[in-house]
Amino acid sequence: MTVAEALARTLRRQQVQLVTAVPGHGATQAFGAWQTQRQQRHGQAPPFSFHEEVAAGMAHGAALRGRRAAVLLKAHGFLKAANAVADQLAAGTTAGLVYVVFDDPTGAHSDSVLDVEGPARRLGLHVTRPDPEAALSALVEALAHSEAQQLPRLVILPAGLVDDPAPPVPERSLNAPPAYQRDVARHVCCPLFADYQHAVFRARNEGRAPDAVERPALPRVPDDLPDDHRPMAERYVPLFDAFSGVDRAVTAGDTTVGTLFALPPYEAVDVCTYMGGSLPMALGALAAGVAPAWAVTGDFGFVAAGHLALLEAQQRALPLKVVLLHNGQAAATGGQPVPLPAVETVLAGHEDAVIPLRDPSDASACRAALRETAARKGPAIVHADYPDG
Ligand SMILES: Cc1ncc(C[n+]2csc(CCOP(=O)(O)OP(=O)(O)O)c2C)c(N)n1
Repeated sequence: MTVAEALARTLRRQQVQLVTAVPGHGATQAFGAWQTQRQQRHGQAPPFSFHEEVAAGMAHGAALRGRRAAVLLKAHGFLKAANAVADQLAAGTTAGLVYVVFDDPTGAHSDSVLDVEGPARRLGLHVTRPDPEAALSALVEALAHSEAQQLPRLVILPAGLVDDPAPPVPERSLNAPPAYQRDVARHVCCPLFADYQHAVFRARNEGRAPDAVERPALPRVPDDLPDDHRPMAERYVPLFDAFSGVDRAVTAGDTTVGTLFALPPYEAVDVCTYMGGSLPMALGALAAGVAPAWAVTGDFGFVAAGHLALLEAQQRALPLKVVLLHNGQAAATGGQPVPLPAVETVLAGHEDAVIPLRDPSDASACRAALRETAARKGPAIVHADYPDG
């Protein structure tokens, strides 16, 4: 057995349910072995991802929701994912989440020589660089520690190792991961909770009890929101009134005012990390068996990055559900315009999935659009049109 095959086998033995990867020497072989294994056991092989930020967001969506996950990357790809990783350190994880970066120290298979250990440590991530014979046990250890500490971890392996004969796959099997518990103050990254989440991160990182960190009060939406967000949130009330009644195993929010409907009395969003992360997170949960999974995104976040996960949903034939709050602007950062053609161009690639909601102030229209979205067998996007912002 090669190290690549043994890595895949080790992940399976530790009940890792979602592995994502972008091709690159080392990651290609290890994920290839994972694909072969899944094909043999489940009759279908998961595809490679196109973008590391999406691969990272998907893995975290699964892990935060209680399913073990791993991401296989090259060093350059880890840097692309770093935006997502930063917020994962803030939000933490429930089940183990491990990044495996395959290092190419001479650049023989890379655009350039890049050692990612320094940047990853500066980000706050725990990094191990095991000796080759300890690679498999280091992966198990990283999963165990990730779960105990509720933080993702990084294991750096030499890419050239993957074709070598493997040491025995570790016998040890980790216990089932802890159960997911909804916790808005910890899992919804936004300015309201950034300070608290950073204090929780530091406690976890330094081995102190995160529960000792004083919790912030949860404001009520929309009444307690600051003046710059309340008017926009008030416009979303009919839609979120309807959304509260929809069957959802998880809802991932984005960097949008709509995510504040995570707060009471709505409690309609569960988790949120980076800009464009809602679709990958929901999709990752779905790929790990958590259904139905919904994403709530603003139009800027969707065009910026979120739509990349639609390609992944299509590749995996998974019924990702999306609420697109199309207000024509980036309200959170001062109202920079999001031109209609930009949204339409992106949606054009997924037009069969789009369910228009032309008047989201009409409660019964909202209910009908959400019902139709929920009923679709494939990916579906409620396109809620708020024409004048
Ligand atoms: C990588 C990254 N770039 C920029 C930002 C700053 N940012 C936060 S929210 C936002 C715009 C979100 O707009 P939209 O998705 O339309 O939601 P809205 O604010 O209109 O509710 C931007 C640019 C960010 N959080 N992350």
